[in-house]
Amino acid sequence: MKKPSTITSNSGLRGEYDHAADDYTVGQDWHAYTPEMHERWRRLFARQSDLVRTHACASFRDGLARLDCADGIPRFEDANTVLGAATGWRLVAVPGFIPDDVFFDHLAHRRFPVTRWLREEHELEYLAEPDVFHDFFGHVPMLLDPAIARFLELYGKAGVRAMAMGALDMLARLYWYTVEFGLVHEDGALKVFGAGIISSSGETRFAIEDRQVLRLPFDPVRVMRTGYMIDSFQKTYFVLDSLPHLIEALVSLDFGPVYQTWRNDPPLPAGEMLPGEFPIGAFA
Ligand code: HBI
Ligand code: FE
Repeated sequence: MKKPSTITSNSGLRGEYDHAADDYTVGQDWHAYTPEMHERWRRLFARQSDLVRTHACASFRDGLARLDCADGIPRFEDANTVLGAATGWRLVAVPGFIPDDVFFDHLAHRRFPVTRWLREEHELEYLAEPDVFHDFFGHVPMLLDPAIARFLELYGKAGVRAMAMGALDMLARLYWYTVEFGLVHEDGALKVFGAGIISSSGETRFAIEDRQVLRLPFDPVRVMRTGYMIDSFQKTYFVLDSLPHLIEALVSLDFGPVYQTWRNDPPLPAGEMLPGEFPIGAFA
């Protein structure tokens, strides 16, 4: 997926970019949300929070409870009080998708970009771009978990080098298969922690309950070599032993040689195993 290095309101992405600052931040302009938008948020929230109780990991459940955002689109400032005290992260409002280098710079400084606009009524189940429901409901609860807070900062710092080495696709897969579509073992069960799953009711059920989809143990190099699905549910999910395991697996990894070895290879197809691999047999 090629994105422009400068995004404007004419780039074909939704969102008002013309009045954004150089770092693409805008005011949230919370008072501009209409009663209909708050009502739509409440419906999205109610539907997903039922699934969260049964399908999300403990960190997500605890984080969501601490954010107090059931009654309408939350004020980012209020969340910042909670976040700042817990992990030192801060939310900044953005018009939508922002250029890779700007995104990385925010994360490296523990600023999480949250899209300001809310999806329309006909997109409740799926939309291609991040909106405030995906960004806030999906990502912000996990920013209260120390392992994910640390991982996102490291990811931001790793971005500059990956871009310089022509290995951005590899690094982006690490984000995709963890922060967006990650699963974790918890008390003998599979749980969701990825925002792309947890902000979709269909994929939350699919990722946990489907008997056929491929689930593999998390391995950072395997993840960085594996292609992913953009327009459908994933064909492979990677499962962490625990959230701290994400950091343990990465601190010992030298990204440079990994990029050099694999960056010019086509990605491994999603949904396929390599010789010697075994799927996680939750339903065997
Ligand atoms: N911008 N708002 C926003 N949200 C993202 O998740 C995002 C982005 N810009 C770049 C990007 N993600 C990814 O392509 C990088 O993580 C590689
Ligand atoms: Fe996301």
